[in-house]
Amino acid sequence: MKTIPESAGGEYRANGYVVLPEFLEPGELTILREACDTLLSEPPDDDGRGRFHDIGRGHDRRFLRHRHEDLPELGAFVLGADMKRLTTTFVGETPHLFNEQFVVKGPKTGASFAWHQDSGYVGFDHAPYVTIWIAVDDTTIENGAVFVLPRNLDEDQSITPHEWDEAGKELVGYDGDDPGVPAVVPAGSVVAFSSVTLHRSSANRTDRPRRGYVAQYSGAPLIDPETGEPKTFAKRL
Ligand SMILES: O=C(O)CCC(=O)C(=O)O
Repeated sequence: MKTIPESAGGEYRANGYVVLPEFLEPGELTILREACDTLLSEPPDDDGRGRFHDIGRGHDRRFLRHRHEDLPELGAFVLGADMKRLTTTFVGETPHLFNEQFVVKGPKTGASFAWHQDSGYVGFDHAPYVTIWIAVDDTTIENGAVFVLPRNLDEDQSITPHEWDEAGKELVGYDGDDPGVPAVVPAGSVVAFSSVTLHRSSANRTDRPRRGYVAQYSGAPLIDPETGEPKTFAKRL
């Protein structure tokens, strides 16, 4: 990874997100591309057999989850020293990997992803965490860019009520008119946003897939009060 600009932490707090263009080294991008293509070559496991929110939409919007333990280079990337430096900027000295997944939007599909806060999916009280969204392909408005609604994290860390939309297979946390700010970025760029920052992504209307990688880090383990266990992972970097 490149050097983190000194302004990144302040920008993140002031706007709820920060864009780091072409932040990955070419070798890191290759690791993500190869990992994603390996997972895409496997039979789909779209609904997670009840283990996850059923938000996959087959070929249109596929989530390839939690496989860094099977793919050592991916594991080294997502748990590595560079990722620790990056995520420390946003969640403090003790970042823990909480979740990771590829999100692939198939060519020429209508599967957008509705406005939501990632915290809206957690289901219990927790401190906000950071989502590191990585463009594995160049992203454009036409192929499924991420859009954010800026918010000042020092002023507002609230979670809005989310409603389940059965047709879209997703939670919806905002249905207003603001189109948000698109992150149109080349492959290898990072969009880091807070789990309380509303975001969405557009549909992929191009004839090529759009691959993204999402890795989420909390400052401390996210413990599910029902089980007393960490939700998904709690791997300290
Ligand atoms: O990659 C995308 O299209 C959006 C992913 C996203 O919003 C999420 O995983 O929370």
